[in-house]
Order: sequence, then C-alpha cells, then structure tokens
Amino acid sequence: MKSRAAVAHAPNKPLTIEEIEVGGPKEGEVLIEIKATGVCHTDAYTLSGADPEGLFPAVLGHEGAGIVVDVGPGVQSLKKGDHVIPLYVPECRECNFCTSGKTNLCQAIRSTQGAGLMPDGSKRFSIDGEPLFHYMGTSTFTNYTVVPEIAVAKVREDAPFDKICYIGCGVTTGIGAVINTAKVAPGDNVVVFGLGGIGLNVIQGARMAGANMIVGVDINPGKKEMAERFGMTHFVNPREVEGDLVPYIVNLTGGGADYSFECVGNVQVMRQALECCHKGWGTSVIIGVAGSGEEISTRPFQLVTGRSWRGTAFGGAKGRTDVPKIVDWYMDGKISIDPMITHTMPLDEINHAFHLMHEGESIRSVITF
Ligand code: NAD
Ligand code: DAO
Ligand code: ZN
Ligand code: ZN
Repeated sequence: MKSRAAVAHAPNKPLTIEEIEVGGPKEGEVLIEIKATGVCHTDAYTLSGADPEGLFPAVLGHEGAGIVVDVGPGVQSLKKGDHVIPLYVPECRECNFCTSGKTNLCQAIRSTQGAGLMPDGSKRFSIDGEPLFHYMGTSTFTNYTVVPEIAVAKVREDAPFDKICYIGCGVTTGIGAVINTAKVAPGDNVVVFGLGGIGLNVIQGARMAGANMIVGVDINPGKKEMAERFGMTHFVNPREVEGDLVPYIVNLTGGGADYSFECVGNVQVMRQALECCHKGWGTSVIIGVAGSGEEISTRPFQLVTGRSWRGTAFGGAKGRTDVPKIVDWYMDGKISIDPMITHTMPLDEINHAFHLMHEGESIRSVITF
C-alpha cells in the first residue's frame, strides 16, 4: 500500500515528505495506521549522523500511537481495530532476558532491529523501488508502519493518540527510570540533570514516588517554570553557580543526592551526576545517549566510597505489560502529559519540530496524521 512518510535520505539533511510503498504484515506482524508520533531527541541524534546504528535512507520515529489495520498469520494477541503503541524495546516473554526478571531488554529481535530490518531480514518500506531501512523497530514517521506483534502494546480505546504517543518513549523512560530502575523511596533527595522531554518525566516520577528534594539542573533558565509545574523543588543553573557545581549540589542536598539522573547525553554531565551523589549509598542513573565513541570517567574512589553508576533504557519498562498501565495512569489523572506537548503539527511541518527542539523552544512536538 501507499503511505505518506517523512524520509531520512542522508545524515544532517531535512526529512522529505514523500509517498512510500509499505509491504503488508507477514507471520507474527501487524500493520498499524499511525495517528500521532512524537519527535524525540533520539530521532535528532540519529538524523545528525552521530548514532553508530543510524542507517540511511530510513523512516525514523519511535514515539507513535495508532490503530491495527491488518494482522499477519499467527498473530494472537492483537486484532484489527486495536489501539496500540509500537515498542522499540519488545517484550517476547520467552527469551532468557524476558524470563530473567532482571531486565526489560528483550533480545528476541535485537539483531534485525539494530540492522534496520524486520525479523525475517527484509525491509518493508520502499520508494520508487529503492528499499528504506526501518528504525528502532517502529518507524513512526509514516502513516502506515509494520511492526512485530511482540513490539506492540495494546491500550484502551478512549485515550487520545496525540497525547499517549509520548508514552511510547519520553513519559515511560522518565517515570520508569525513577520507579523501575532507581526505585526512589519516599523522602529521598533527587537531582535531575536536563529538564527536557525526559527530565520532566523523571521529575514527575520523583514526585509520584514521594521524593523530598527534587533538584533540577539545566543551563536553560527557560526550563524552570515547566519543571516546577511537575514537582521540581529547587532549580540550579550551572552557569550561575560560583565555583564547582558538584560541591554546590552536595551542599544543597545536605550531603548529596540519594539518586541522580542524567537526562542530557553529555559525558561531563554524567560525571557531575555521579559525583553529586551521597557518599556511601547515592546512585546515579544515566538516561542520556552520548555521542558515538564518547566515554565516561570518574575517580574509582567515587565508587569505592559507595556511589553506584547505572543506566536505563525505556525506563526499565516491559512495554506490553507496563505501557497500558501508564496509559491508565494518564487517563485516571495520576500523571500529566498535556502541558509537555508544547507543539502539535501535521507531517509536512516535521522539520520545524526538529528546529524547535534544537532551539530549546519545545518540550515535545507531536505530529498528527
Ligand atoms: P531535550 O533536548 O528535550 O532535553 C535536554 C535538556 O538538557 C535541555 O533542556 C538542555 O537545556 C539541557 N542541557 C544541555 N546541556 C546541559 C548541561 N551541560 N547541563 C544541564 N542541562 C543541560 O532532550 P530529551 O528528549 O529530554 O532527551 C534527553 C536525552 O535522553 C537524550 O540524550 C536522548 O537521546 C536520551 N533518551 C534516552 C532514552 C533511554 O531509554 N535511555 C530514551 C529517550 C531519550
Ligand atoms: O537490547 O541491546 C539492546 C538495545 C535495546 C535498545 C534500547 C535503546 C534505548 C536507548 C536509546 C534511546 C531511545 C529513544
Ligand atoms: Zn525517544
Ligand atoms: Zn524477550
């Protein structure tokens, strides 16, 4: 079938809006009509050419929501008409990662997904006969996409697509990092570096968990007001701190953070986030994705004296199980999403969404089809 799509032909070039050909679902796959998709920093990272897994030409996008319009043979858990969120971390419930109880990183289709292919090794998108790579197993910058059944969360039908698409990445990543990965407890002091689309969700997760101090750190003072709406109790602009940032935060928090979260993707900030943790027990969680080949460093004594360094992907969430629950939290008013969606626009304007992100003018832009 034909589908309107934003195609990434090459790194650092604007996406082009084109009509692509989409092949139908094969065994264990579903065809989804994407109704809305967020534009995340990670899409920009891949488009920039810095992503070692980035392949071109491709259909990017990984934060979508839509409706199942066709199912391939053998699909059991989904049917036409189901409202769904595609998952860039699948949940097969059978591989040794899924059954370990220790991780959300299902490996069932990891090798093909990382290579921009469907699980059978084929590409299902093309333009004038030229095949296009898939992206993160989701490719949501197209009106129609094909996704394996194990990478689809079925959600309630009364939830608005143009809001719940954000649960496909940013909301789940931020809240999940607090609840699933760090397991923040009531009374903990939390420090969040980077108050963008991910950091704000870390803040709202920390508030849900009953954190005491929720310190937000950002070089853009324009991020302060929104972060306060989501529960930030103290704001630090590193450019206004006299002297070193780390001792400043250790002093502010009365000894250091119980948990810190890096939501920038900057290896120097990752070091600050670790070193502002409380001696003896503080844990720092890396969420940000650093540039290709970059490395983190600290003095090992930081770890010897009880600080821990961790990371998290998709907030440690098991998508088919956890994403429908997060949609319920939103619909029940337990979490807020609407104020973070600062811009909504049609597919034709998707390059403007990237521009707004680079200028720090948006939290989330959502594309509606
Ligand atoms: P964003 O651009 O919306 O926000 C980043 C924020 O960091 C901005 O507010 C910016 O002003 C701030 N910042 C920049 N330099 C800073 C510094 N030196 N100190 C403090 N703040 C600084 O990005 P986002 O969408 O929130 O994504 C954040 C990171 O998370 C990206 O690296 C993205 O790729 C990554 N990410 C990871 C996962 C995961 O599963 N681990 C999922 C989604 C996104
Ligand atoms: O299983 O090896 C693996 C990788 C799973 C993909 C997780 C990617 C998460 C971080 C990238 C940011 C997502 C928007
Ligand atoms: Zn994302
Ligand atoms: Zn699995």
